[in-house]
Amino acid sequence: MSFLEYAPAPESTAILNLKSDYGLFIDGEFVPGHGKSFATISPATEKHIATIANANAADVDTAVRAARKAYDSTWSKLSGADRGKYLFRIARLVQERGRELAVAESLDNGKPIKESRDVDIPLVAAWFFYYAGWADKLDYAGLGAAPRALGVAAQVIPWNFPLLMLAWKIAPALAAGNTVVLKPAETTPLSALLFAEILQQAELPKGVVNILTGAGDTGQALVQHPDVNKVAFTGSTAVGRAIAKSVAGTGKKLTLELGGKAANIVFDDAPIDQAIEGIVNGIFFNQGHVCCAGSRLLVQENVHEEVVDRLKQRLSTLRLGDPLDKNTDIGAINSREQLDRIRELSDIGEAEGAERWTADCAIPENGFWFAPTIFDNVSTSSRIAREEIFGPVLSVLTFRTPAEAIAKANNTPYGLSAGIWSDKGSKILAVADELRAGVIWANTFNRFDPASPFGGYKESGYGREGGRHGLAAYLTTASLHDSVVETKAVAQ
Ligand code: TAP
Repeated sequence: MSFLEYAPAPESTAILNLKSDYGLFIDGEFVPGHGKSFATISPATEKHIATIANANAADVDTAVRAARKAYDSTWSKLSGADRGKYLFRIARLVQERGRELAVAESLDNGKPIKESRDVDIPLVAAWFFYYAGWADKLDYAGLGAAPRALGVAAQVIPWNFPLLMLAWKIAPALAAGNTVVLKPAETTPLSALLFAEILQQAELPKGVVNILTGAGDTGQALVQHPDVNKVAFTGSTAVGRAIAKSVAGTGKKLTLELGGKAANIVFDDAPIDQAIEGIVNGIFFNQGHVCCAGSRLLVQENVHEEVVDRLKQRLSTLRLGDPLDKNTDIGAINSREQLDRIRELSDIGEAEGAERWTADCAIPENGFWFAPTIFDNVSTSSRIAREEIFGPVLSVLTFRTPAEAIAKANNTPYGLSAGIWSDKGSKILAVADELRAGVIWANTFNRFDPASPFGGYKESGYGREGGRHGLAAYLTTASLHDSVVETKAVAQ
């Protein structure tokens, strides 16, 4: 260790009071699952954290029944103001237990504690506070007077922001008056199970939220259950496509939040210092496990060399290691499977002729790690310019004119997000107007706010989460609801 190195500053795990085994959370209680239980491990050490129950199709059915009963007997009968009180209570408990949740998230997911502590958990609380405020104001959501809840929502989430994705799903669903069955990802169930304890603390009526741990087949059984009214999925485009097919023709409302391959466009008049920080934040935040990551850097040709040189200098200062250390910038890759995929695509990038540069940092002996990597001179047809790597890997392409930047940015099957760096507001607005992306940041990247809708075009999915738009996914207008009920009655 050089004398300029920081001393280790690990966050203590003493605050965690984890059980050795976790059951499924159904009808307000933890109950055993009927599938084969599995272990959740720390991706930084590969050490066992806890044994997790696995929900089979019968458990899914029990959970959906509990959610239906809670919807019919309790939740749909409460006023919006009363639903809001529960949501406010949950938000406050998330804040109170924030440190514990952050440690659990970093332990289970591998993300740096400074990110879970300063980004994930505060946003979770913000999402519940925001939608708590909406619960008694649904008449003003832009859907006409007295919009109605859909009923039971089946929600399936990925592993990259476990608790935040849970909040994005559960908060609007409950505010709108639905009940929920949610499945977290197999590799990151821990924070969802601690959240179930928070629901008990908040005395949320039994069955309003049910949490089923398990793998892809649990998710499949859940979204295909005939008694769910709404399916909300965040994950890969391949699984999203399969879900869309299975839901087609069932009358279930569907929202899909899928992958991305965002362009981060740097013009030669951009403030370069800020742009470097924005590029780093865009692709190396959360080890690049971010659907809206700025994984394609489009840089104007005349500043290309300067930007890449400065980027390499900056990346050489990032600290990779223990996610629980407060100095860590780059944590662990979430699973061996994900690490293999990042390695495979990176090798393909090299084979396809891009120039590979990797930050020189020590890799811990155990666990799953990938050092920050840049590929320069990437061609638009290269797989690393087209496919989502979902890791700390940046592909650099160049352009000469705004028109070329726009064409290259839009040359992707995805359309989730984009970034523009320029000194000129008029240029930013003109370029943003032409980009086919759901979220566009200007002179910043990866900023989230519960009041702001988030979602994609094309293969990035459909529907919006966040803001007033996020409520629309969980509501139906009164007239539409009546006509569906009438159609069903006629069909019977
Ligand atoms: P997926 O493999 O698609 O998994 C997502 C969730 O679906 C997991 O809970 C998974 O369970 C479950 N699942 C797997 N197969 C299923 C099936 N046939 N039916 C129903 N559920 C099924 O994605 P991932 O690798 O966890 O997450 C990374 C992807 O999520 C990336 O593409 C990323 O871009 C995307 N993502 C998008 C957004 C937004 S907002 N657009 C946000 C975050 C992430 P298991 O974990 O047990 O396999």
